[in-house]
Amino acid sequence: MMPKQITKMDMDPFAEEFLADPYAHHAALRDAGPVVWLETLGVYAMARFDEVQTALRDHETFCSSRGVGLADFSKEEPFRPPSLLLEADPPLHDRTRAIVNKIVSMKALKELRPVWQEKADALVASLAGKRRFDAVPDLSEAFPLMIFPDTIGLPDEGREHLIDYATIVFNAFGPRNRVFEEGNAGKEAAIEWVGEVCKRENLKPGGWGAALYEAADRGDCTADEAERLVRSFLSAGVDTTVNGIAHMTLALAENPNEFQKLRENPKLALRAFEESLRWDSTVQTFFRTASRDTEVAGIKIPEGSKVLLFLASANRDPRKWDDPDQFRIDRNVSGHVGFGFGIHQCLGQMVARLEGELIGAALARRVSSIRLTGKPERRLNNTLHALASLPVEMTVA
Ligand code: HEM
Ligand code: OVM
Repeated sequence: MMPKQITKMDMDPFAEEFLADPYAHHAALRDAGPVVWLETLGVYAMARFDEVQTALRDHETFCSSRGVGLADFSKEEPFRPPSLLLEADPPLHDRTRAIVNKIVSMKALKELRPVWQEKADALVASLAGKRRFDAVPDLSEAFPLMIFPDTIGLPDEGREHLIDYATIVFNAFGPRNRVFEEGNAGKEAAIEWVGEVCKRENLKPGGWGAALYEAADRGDCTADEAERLVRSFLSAGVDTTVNGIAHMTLALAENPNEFQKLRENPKLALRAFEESLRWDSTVQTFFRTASRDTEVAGIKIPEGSKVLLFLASANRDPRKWDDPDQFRIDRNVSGHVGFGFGIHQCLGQMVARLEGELIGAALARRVSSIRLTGKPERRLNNTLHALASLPVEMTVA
C-alpha cells in the first residue's frame, strides 16, 4: 500500500488563543486525520483517542528519554536535569519507578485517608459557612497544600513556592513563547527553594522524601537519584491536583443536576473526580520522540520526529465517547488518558484520586448548592489547563 498523505496544519497549539480555549480547537485537529503535521512547530500531532493510546502504549518507538516537551534532549540542553521517571526509558525508568511505587503504596494511602478526610471535611464546612469565596486559592490550592507537603516531609516555610515551581516546569514542556517568558518571569525563588528542600537534611523524618533516601541507603539507588526523585513529587504532585479539584468544582457549579446526583449518592465522589479529569484534563499534552522510523494509521513518522499527544482531546474524542463535551458523573469513564497510559501512567494517581474523592464527598455532604458568582479566570500554561480564579457561592447543607 502507498503511504497515506499527511494533512498539514498551521495551527499553533501553544498560542494564547488556543491555550485559552483548547476544546474549541481539538475537533479540527482530530478531524484533519489520525496524524497531522503542525507546520509552525515542525512536529507531528495526534489528537484522536486511538492514536494517542497507541503511541503511549509503544514506549520503545515513542520514547520519553529525549524529553516529553518540544525540545529533543539529543539536540538541545534540557531545561533542568531530566526527571528519572518522566523523562526516562527502561531500564532506568523501571528501576526508579519500582522504588517510588513502593513508597506511594496502597498501604500508605490507607493510613493517610482518615487524616486527609478530616481536613477535607473541615475545610469544605468552613468555606460553605463563609458562603462566598474563590474556589481556586481557598479550596483547590488550600487542600493539597494542607496535606501533600506534610506527606513528603517538606519544611513549613515556603510551601507556596510549589505552585510557582509547577508553573515553570509545565510551561517548559512547550516552546519559549510569551506564556513561558511571562509565566515564568520572577519565579526564580521557587526553583531555588525546591532545589534546597529536595536535599536530605531539609526533609522531615517519616515522609516520602526521607523514604527515598532510605531506599538509597539500602542500595536501591544513589543519594543523587533520591534527590532527583523527591523533585518529581514536587513537580508533578501539587498543581495537577489543584486544577483537578478546581475543574471538578467548576463542573459541579455548571451542572447542578450532576451535583444533585452526587448529593444523593456521595459514593459517586470518586467517579465525579475521574469524570472531571476526562472532561477537562489538567495535563493537556505531552510529547514523545520517535526513536526509529515508524508508521501510524498508514502515515510515516521518521526517526527523531517530535510527536505531540493531545491527551485532553483524546478524552473528548466522539469516536470514543458518547456526548464527550457533557460532564456526567455516572458515565463509564474507564480508559480515559487524563493520567496517561502505559509505563509512564501517573505514579501519583492514587494520591490524586484520594484528594479528589475526599473533596467531592465533602461537597456532597456539607454543601447544598454551588453557584458561580463571577466569570472563572484562566491561568495560561503551555501544558496545564489551569484556573486562576473561580468565584463561587455555596450554601451549607
Ligand atoms: C505521570 C497526570 C497527579 C506524579 C503523569 C502522566 C500524566 C499525569 C498524564 C503521564 C506522563 C507521560 O506519559 O509522559 C496527572 C494528573 C494528576 C496527577 C492529571 C492530578 C489530577 C500526580 C501526583 C503525583 C504525580 C499527585 C505525585 C504524588 C507523577 C509522576 C509521573 C506522573 C512522578 C511520571 C511517572 C513515570 O514517568 O513513570 N501524571 N498527575 N502525579 N505523575 Fe501524575
Ligand atoms: C517529574 C515530573 C515533572 C512534571 C510532570 C510529571 C506529570 C513528572 O519531574 O518526574 O508528571
